[in-house]
Amino acid sequence: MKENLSKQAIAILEENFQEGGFTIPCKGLYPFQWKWDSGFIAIGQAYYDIEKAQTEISTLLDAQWANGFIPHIVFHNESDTYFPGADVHRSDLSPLASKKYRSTGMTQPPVTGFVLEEMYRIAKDKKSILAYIASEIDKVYDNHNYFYTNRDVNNEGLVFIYHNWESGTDNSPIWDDIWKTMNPPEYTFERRDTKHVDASQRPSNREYDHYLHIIEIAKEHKYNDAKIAEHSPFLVLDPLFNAMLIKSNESLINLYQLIGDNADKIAQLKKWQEKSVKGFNDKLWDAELGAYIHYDLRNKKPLRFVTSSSFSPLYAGIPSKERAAILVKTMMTKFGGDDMYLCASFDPDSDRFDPKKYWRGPVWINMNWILFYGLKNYDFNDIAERVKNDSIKLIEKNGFYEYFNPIKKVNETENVGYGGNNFSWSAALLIDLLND
Ligand code: 9WN
Repeated sequence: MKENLSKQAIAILEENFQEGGFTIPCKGLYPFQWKWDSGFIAIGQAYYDIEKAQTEISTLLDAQWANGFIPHIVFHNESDTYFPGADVHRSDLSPLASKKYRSTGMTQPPVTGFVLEEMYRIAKDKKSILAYIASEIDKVYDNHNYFYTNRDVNNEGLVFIYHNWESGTDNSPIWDDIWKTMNPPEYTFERRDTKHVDASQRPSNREYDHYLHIIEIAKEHKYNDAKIAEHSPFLVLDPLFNAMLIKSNESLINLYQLIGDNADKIAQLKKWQEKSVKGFNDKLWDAELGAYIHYDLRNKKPLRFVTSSSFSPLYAGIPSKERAAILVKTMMTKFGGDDMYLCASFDPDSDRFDPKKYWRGPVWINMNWILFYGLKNYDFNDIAERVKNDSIKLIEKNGFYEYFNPIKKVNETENVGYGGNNFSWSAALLIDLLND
């Protein structure tokens, strides 16, 4: 069974690999290179073709901007199956944008640092992979430098996101409160996602108005971060995004130590790291909820909801042992009933929970992967096993979908895989989980 699933996963990744040296997340639905997808994809590729994994990351880093920024989508190729494309995003408005590739002017969770360390862990030829990492690692360091220089507006070690698409958890119910503070125009546009996927599993048109409106504001300011910090109606400290940055800081420190030299960079990374971990625990912990939460910088208030992002700090070693125990208790009480697969993306007890709609409830394999290693970090090995086995079961029964209904009863009678099928990171991370 294990071997068969792995073979299927490899076939999906191979099928989604493009001539330009990158892998699309999903045919039709997502026809370009996405930043955090490429990271997860490279982890899977590292098991069967380490050179391909290297190419995946190098192709992404090749689109880096002059200030170290790495965009969330790189439009290497033309395609009319996705909206909004390069003509909407207009990265050329920024004087710092890549002259080589068109891209978006927003980013995604900074996973690349820890992905490089994962590639090192998986690769058989350590010498050769370390030489590869040594040739690319400074670009990732520059990316972290970009974040700390431009996006830590309160100088507290926490970096903001200015768009829900930067979070990776696009239509999470958390953003509902921010949408209430905005009143964007009703734009005229043609959705493409709902041509591939049933509209009931995707965000609404009105939500897209909000998404587009924030892009228009950022474009007016030529994607200048200081201006965005001043004017964007969406300005959030996201626990998942910051946890990924912190985990990647740690990986960069480990890798620079393996490479040797670079004492100044290691010292800087350690400084960022200390400040970030402290800022994270001070600002994003909600003692009453027993979980890490988002913070709305624009409206200066915590967004008090529990999501799968709330648990991601386990992966980055952010909570103390005591706090981790509280966090896992919250997870098991709210998300871990016998009738549920781990781990729903949003609090199943909330009236905003929707088990079929994108980031409003379904299980996502990348979040389960983050959670699996996070739980293992703190020796919650039985729960980690459950997260792993639930992920395998959902894929085995339903296929390599983008997301899954967490309610077990429904899985007995229906296919509960939603969104895109033959989805690359579901395939890539399953390869890793099966190899664990
Ligand atoms: C916008 C590619 C991406 C993922 C995101 C996921 C979805 C895009 C969309 O697909 O977002 O970036 O158009 O819905 O939410 O996490 O990276 O797989």
